[in-house]
Amino acid sequence: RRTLLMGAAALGLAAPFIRPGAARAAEFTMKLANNQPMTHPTNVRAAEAVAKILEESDGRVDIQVFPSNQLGADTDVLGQLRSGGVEFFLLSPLILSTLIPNAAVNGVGFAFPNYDAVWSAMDGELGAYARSQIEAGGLIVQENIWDNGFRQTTSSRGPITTPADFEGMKIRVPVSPLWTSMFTAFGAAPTSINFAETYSALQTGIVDGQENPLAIVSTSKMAEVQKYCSLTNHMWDGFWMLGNRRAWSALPEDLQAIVSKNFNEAGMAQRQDVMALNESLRGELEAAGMAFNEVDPAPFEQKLREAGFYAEWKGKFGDEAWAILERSVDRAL
Ligand code: X2X
Repeated sequence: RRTLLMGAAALGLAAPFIRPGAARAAEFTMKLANNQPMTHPTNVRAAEAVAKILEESDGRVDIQVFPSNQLGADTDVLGQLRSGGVEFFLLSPLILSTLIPNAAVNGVGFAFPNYDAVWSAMDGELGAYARSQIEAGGLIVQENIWDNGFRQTTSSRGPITTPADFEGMKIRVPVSPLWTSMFTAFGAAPTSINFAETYSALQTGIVDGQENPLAIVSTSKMAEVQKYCSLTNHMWDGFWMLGNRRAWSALPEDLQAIVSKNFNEAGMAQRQDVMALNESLRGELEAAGMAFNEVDPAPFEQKLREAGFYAEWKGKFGDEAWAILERSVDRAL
């Protein structure tokens, strides 16, 4: 469809009347949904990937990207992915955990000290464990997880410098029990809100703050509605490239290989983009009016421990998943 529209534009003719001889409807027309705007590297790389898939499949596989929750909020699109209304979905493992509980195991607070630790775990045993859980839950998942990043805390109320600053803070968290549990343990008052409604919840003051990596703080223009940004680094999160099993099985193997290769390569490129942004955006956000502060993570982790957060989630994830997590980050949690 896009090819036809581009052809029409180039010829200066009205799109509906153009049927260039070479173009034909794709054999497989599919949708890829996600919650980020077109400016976020996720969609820059997703757009590149679907263009290559169209080309390398000789026009047989046409995947259209729907950014910014155009097909619905994340928890709705997860239902559409299961039913086959959406074929592909880039989704946080923690939101996915509303369907597949142990997919959230990467989200345990302060588990990863840095990106090296993240990639060795997620490209290693921990990622393999999560993917096996996802496949057992009836979905397809591509090998390489895409980056969201280490999450930072923004607020209109004041900076977070010690755990006490979270006391009573109305904070938006994504829809996932792990997030609610973590911020309850910090002493905050978390509210589950899909990403699609987050900006307006901040703007109207339904919540004081939210937490997301700097790439999202920037591309979703949160400096317009948030004054403070505290580098809490409390959790790393990513996006799995999920697929509907029936739609995936309908693709011949050679086309599956083209799709997988391009989605995985796009994920690797997106990681580089997002890591670079998360490390470089502070100055730009300060220029946009945000006040930044750095945070010592130790008392925050201690607060979670005292509140029973780690014990609770070890119980929920179970000994096997917890042991894999501890091995993957090479420490006891
Ligand atoms: O909803 C969020 O905050 C986001 C964009 O980070 C996730 O997808 C978890």
